[in-house]
Amino acid sequence: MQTIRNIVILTGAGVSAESGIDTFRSAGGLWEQHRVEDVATPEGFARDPNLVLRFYDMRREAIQTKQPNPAHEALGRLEREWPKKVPGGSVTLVTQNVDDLHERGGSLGVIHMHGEHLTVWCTACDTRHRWTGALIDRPPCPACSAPFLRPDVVWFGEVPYRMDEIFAALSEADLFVSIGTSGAVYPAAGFVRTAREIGAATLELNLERSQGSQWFDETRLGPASEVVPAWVE
Ligand code: BJW
Repeated sequence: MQTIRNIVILTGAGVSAESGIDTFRSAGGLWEQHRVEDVATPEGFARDPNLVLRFYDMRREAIQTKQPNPAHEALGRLEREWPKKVPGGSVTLVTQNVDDLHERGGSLGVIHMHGEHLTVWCTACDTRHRWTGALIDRPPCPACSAPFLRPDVVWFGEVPYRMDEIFAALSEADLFVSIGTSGAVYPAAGFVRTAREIGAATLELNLERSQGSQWFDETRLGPASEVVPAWVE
């Protein structure tokens, strides 16, 4: 049995589903009859910025009313307690989610590879700002006053954030755990194979098998609020 010191965890929309945040590919991947891919691309934003800003304004407002669930809280506990249990061991939490429920569930060093709802990016002066309000009325950038704030999220065709840190953590991982993600979107969907290549054990926790399920050594099916705390304890 391999000794586990370093754990890399990847989460997706399923970890926040029981907090009341819709997953992407539920409801046929549609939002008000628009394909999610059409409101999550630079081309979609160029074509209809009001539609895209409204989509993100609604979601930014909604997440502020949601609360972390037992899965977020269990992962927060794991991050705090693992180094006491395994001196020198690490837990790296990478999320594709743009909500802040991991942070509010007690996780500290969350890597948001697809960005965050509660920051905005000024494409004029390349600064980022904490933001809880709407963007639809084109508010001025707090740094340069230009009206070019956009959601600070990674759309299809854009490069996810902090990939160097993620691959560095994967290269040291003894265990890779994927939670509540469909495995439909790359590069996150490829992390399990990277982890396998370096000899890490791989575990999937999900409501149903993901697209890359065959790459995992073990799959435990069930709602995140149950299977994640059960795995952590
Ligand atoms: C539960 C549950 C419960 C439900 N309990 N579980 C082939 C190979 C490689 C790449 C590509 C390729 N073809 C095309 C690409 C590129 C493209 C891509 O992957 N396209 C696919 C459609 C094929 N990828 C990109 O463009 C990415 N960039 C890129 O590749 O750049 C090149 C590059 C990479 C690396 C280094 C250098 C260069 C960017 C992808 C950006 C994705 N952006 C979005 C929007 C973010 C902002 C926002 O939130 O609006 O990210 S799209 C959307 O999908 C969002 C999510 O983070 C992402 C993943 O979704 P997720 O989390 O898996 O959700 P769902 O809904 O799909 O699944 C939910 C799961 O939960 C299900 O499994 C349920 O069973 C489960 N579940 N309830 C537990 N209670």
